[in-house]
Amino acid sequence: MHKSFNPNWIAAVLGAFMLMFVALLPIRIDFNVSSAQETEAPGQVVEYTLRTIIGQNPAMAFIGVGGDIDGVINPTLNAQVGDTVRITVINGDPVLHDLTIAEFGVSSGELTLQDQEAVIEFTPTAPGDYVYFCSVPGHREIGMWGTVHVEGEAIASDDHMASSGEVAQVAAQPTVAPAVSDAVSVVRNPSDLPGPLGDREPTNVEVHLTALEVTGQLADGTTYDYFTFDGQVPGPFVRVRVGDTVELRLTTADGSLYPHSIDLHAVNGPGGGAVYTQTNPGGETSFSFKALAPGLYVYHCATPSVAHHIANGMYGLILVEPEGGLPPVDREFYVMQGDMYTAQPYGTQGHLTFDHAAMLDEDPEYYVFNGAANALTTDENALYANVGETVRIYFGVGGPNATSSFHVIGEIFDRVYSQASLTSEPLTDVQTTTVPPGGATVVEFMLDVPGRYILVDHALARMERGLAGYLYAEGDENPEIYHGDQITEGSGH
Ligand SMILES: [Cu+2]
Repeated sequence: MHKSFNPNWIAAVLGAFMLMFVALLPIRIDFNVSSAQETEAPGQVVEYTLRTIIGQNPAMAFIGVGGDIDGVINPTLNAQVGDTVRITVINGDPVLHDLTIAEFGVSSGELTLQDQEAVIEFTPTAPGDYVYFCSVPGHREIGMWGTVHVEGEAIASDDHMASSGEVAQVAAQPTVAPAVSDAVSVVRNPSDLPGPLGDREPTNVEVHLTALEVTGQLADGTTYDYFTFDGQVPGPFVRVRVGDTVELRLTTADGSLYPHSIDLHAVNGPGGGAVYTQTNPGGETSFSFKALAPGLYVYHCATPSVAHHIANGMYGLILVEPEGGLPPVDREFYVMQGDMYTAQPYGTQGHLTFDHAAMLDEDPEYYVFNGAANALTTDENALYANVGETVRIYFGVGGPNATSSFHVIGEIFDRVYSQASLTSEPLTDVQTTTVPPGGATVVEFMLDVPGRYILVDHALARMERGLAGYLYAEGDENPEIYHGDQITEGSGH
């Protein structure tokens, strides 16, 4: 509801008097004025207080504090042309928010502490509806926005809008900050996974994960602010057996800017754990579930914007072994694919930033195996095996958006547990297998010939955006199966 207010103003004396009067009150005062001569209206001071909230529907919002807007979600804030609009923003949780109004060039700046406050002030010079919103990636899209409704007649001015604050600026082209010198490696080594459980009875298993925001190396000379489980991408490989009861505890590291949570696709129950684990910085939550069905399942953060948290690295795999486990193999590996959205083009050196619009457009700059560009092509993080050995790759896609056409250049999958179903017969002799975001597969093959094999998504343009991994097979040549005169360069192999 907004007041009716004649755009013409009564004498400046009355206005000045009201200004003094209104400035003392926590909320706006409505009063009607019956016309007078047209002036450069001095306006009133109208004040509103908004508090950020994290809820269910919408997932995040502003809620009015005091006056007509008390308790209203994303209330419409009314003002007249010429008013001085003053909005106090209070951070309702110890996570990152702000309040921005683009047209007026005003922002509260980053609020990170619980109950932290900021005040913005501006003077609209034209009627219309203007959006106030939280500019943290994804927060506007999931509900953190409302309207400033301005009535009256436009004040003649060259500038469409006037801002009384110092924050009014023209948005500049994104510039690249220097790479962060102490950025860590977030790459999980593909050999870093627990071994088979063996033939044991169902039991209780405790899993403790920590949501950790870290500045990591995205590529050589390029850093990025990741969200992770336990500091690496993907998160820890969780291995249980069917019938186990899993007690899952999630901690969000103190000092984080975002709340985090977990949804495991191995769970039967709403949210897959997410309804029990929305965890603020410094907090801890837990829940338990019984693993009812064998399979290889993705887990991921499910805090809005979920896609943002996934893009930044919050995903992993949980294997629910069938009774008796999977058939033994010589080597097991753990690889996950993700797509990443930076404001700066692929290959830019420096500290890159997240581009929410690019994510919504599903237009990634980077594709990564295990968290960073070409991470699994380094000697440190490549896959190693011997000729004659059987290899099993647990492969999942965190996404958030891109489906993988998983392929190993130079090999044929002897067996594919398609869609990561461990209760169906595996497919045999497969070249490439489709893995959707939030999906997984298990592939197995025997290495006949030594050399370097390349893990790819056979949408091969992605190889030019960081998506490749090397598997080295050592052993004796096997000319009966594969031989030529001379290995040529530039074959991509
Ligand atoms: Cu998260």
